[in-house]
Amino acid sequence: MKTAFITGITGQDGYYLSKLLLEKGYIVHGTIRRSSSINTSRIDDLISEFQPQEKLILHYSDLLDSASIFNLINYIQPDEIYNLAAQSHVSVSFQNPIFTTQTGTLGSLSILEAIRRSKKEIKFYQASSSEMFGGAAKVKLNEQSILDPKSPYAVSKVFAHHMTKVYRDSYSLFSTNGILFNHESPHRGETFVTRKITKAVGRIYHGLQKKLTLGNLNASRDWGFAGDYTEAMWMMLQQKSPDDFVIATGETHTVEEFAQHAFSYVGLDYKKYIQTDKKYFRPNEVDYLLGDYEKAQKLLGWRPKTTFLQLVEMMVESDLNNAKREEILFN
Ligand code: NAP
Ligand code: G4F
Repeated sequence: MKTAFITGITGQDGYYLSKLLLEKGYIVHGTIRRSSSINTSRIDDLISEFQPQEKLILHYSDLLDSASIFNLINYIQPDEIYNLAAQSHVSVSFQNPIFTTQTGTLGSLSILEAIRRSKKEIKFYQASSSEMFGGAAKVKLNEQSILDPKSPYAVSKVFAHHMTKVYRDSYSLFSTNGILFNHESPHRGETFVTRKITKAVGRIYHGLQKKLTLGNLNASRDWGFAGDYTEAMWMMLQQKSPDDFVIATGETHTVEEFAQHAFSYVGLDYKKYIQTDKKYFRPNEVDYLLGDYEKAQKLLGWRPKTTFLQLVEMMVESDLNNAKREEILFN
C-alpha cells in the first residue's frame, strides 16, 4: 500500500488528486492551514468517507514553516509527494508579491531539501504552470519553449521549476515538473474567470444577480478539466525515470468565447449581462496560451478526455444547482 503526501489538499487539484489516490488504495496525508473559519469545504466528502478509516490524514502546516515540512516528511515517510500548495491567483500575486514568492520558492525548496536528506527514495511532483511561458506569441508551447514570466506568481513558479530540475540532476532525485495549462472544474475557486462566469450564469438564471463584471475578455487560454489533469500528475510519478511534461488540450479559447458558451447553455445572450471594469485588468497580461501535450501522450499515454464544451456545461450545471440552493435558502 502506497503513501502519498499532498500539500495544498484543500484546493481544487487537492480534491481531485486525493480522490484519485484514495480510490487507488493509497493512504493520503495532506496539509491544511489554520484559519479562523474552517477551509476544508472542497474535501469534506472525502473527509467523511476516508478519515474514519485512517486513509485520509490531515496535518496543520504552512509551506513557509520549513520545520513543519521537514518534520512531516520525516514522520510520514511518503512514497510520493505532490506539491500543490501555492498562492495560485495571478492577479493577487501583484498585490501580495512577497507571500506569493516565498510560498512558491522557499516552500518548494524546503520539500526538495527534506527529500534529499531522507533515507527513503521519495518521488516528487512540482505543480509548474503554463504561466511561466508568458504567452506573448501565438504559438503552441511545449517542454522546450522559452520561459518568460509576467507576474510574481509566474516568477516563483519558474524558480521552483528550475530547482526541481537542479535537484534531479545534482542528487538523482525523482523530481518531476508537470507544466499544466489552465484546468477548471465545479471545484474551481470562485475568483478565477471560468468559475466567476459559471457562478454568475447560475445566479442570473435564478434571478439572484443582474450583471457580471469582468476584465480582459480577449485573453486566450487552453482550458482543460482538473480531473483529467490530476490523473496526469499521478501518471508522471509512475514512470521509471523523472521528466517534465506539458499537460494541455491543444485548443485555445478567449474569455469572451467561454462566457458566450456558458450563457448560451441556459439560453441567454452574454452581451446583455457582461460589463468590464479596469480593476479586473492586470498590470501585465498573459495574452495567449496554447499547449502541446504530444510528449505526455507518447510517454505517459495521457490525453484529455473532456472537451471544452463538456467542461463549460459541467461547470454551468453545477452552478445552476448551487444558485437553486441559494434561492431556496435565502428567498
Ligand atoms: P488552489 O485551488 O488555489 O489551491 C491552492 C492550495 O494551496 C490550497 O489548498 C491553499 O490552502 C494552499 N496554500 C496556499 N498557500 C499556502 C501556504 N503558504 N502553505 C500551505 N498551503 C498553502 O490551486 P489549484 O488550482 O488547486 O492548483 C494547484 C497547484 O497547481 C497550485 O500550485 C497552482 O499554482 C498550480 N497550477 C494550477 C493550475 C490551474 O489551472 N488550476 C495550472 C497550473 C498550475 P487554503 O485552502 O488554505 O487557501
Ligand atoms: O482565471 P484566471 O484568473 O487564470 P490565470 O491568470 O490564467 O491563472 C490560472 O491558470 C494558470 C495556468 O496558466 C495557473 F498557473 C494559475 O494558478 C491559475 O490557476 O484568468 C484567466 C484570464 C486572464 O487573462 C485574466 O486577465 O482571464 C482574464 N480575466 C478577465 N476577467 C479575468 C477576469 N480573470 C479573473 N480572475 N477575473 C476576471 O474578472
